[in-house]
Amino acid sequence: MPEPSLRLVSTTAAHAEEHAAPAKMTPADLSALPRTKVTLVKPPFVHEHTQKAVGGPKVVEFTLTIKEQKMVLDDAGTEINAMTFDGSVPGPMMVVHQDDYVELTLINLDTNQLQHNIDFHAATGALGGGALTVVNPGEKTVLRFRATKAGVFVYHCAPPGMVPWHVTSGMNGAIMVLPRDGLKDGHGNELAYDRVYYVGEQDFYVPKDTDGKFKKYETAGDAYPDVLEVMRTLTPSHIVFNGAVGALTGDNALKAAVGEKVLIVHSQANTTPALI
Ligand SMILES: [Cu+2]
Repeated sequence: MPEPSLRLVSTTAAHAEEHAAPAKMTPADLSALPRTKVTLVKPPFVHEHTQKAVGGPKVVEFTLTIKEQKMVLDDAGTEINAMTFDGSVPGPMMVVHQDDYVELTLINLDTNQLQHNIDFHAATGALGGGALTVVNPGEKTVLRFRATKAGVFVYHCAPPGMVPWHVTSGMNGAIMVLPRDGLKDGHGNELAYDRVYYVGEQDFYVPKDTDGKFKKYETAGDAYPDVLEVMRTLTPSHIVFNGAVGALTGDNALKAAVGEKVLIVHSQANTTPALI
């Protein structure tokens, strides 16, 4: 098994640092590994993937573009000055297999106003990548880590001192690290799915004016002081699935044919009422 290029250790505790003396590491040689490029899709949909790994570990390349944009939460026109990965809340779900390398290009558009980064709970060390990926508007960076543990893990933006604001403004998503031989049930039987959907739960903190109406702001920065006050109440003004009221109902309902097995992956990056 090749050694990881970064010292990223298998554990579910995202920010746990190793206290033991690190073993002597040699840089991994990834040049022989196959590479595959994945185009991410908007939730609730998930990019094409095989449930069982084909061949040995590979480098899976993803790109996420950070977009600061207004989004409407409901039919009343309530607005959020959202910060997003790829323009959706939650950000797109990534799928790899255990021991694959995730290679992410993170782009902070020059039309954005804020500094951002990405913290993968599937990786440890360097704040799950957060400490290595801080990008200003107009910059991009590349992060690579080995997905050493199977499971579904949140990723989110985590800029110094601003983590709760960015997460509750929409900057979170998930990565599913499948076992190389696919999912199994509690008895070790193969568990294949015909469809997979990704549902992200999001708490928003929209300020109100003195008449009790939800306020609107030109930019996230303009909204910041008021939003922070609402966040400090630990009481969200809205809790929505996939970014808005109705995102998963009516025409947007998750569909499946009779007899199909559907895997629904749910994430909640910020456990109310404890801001992340
Ligand atoms: Cu951010």
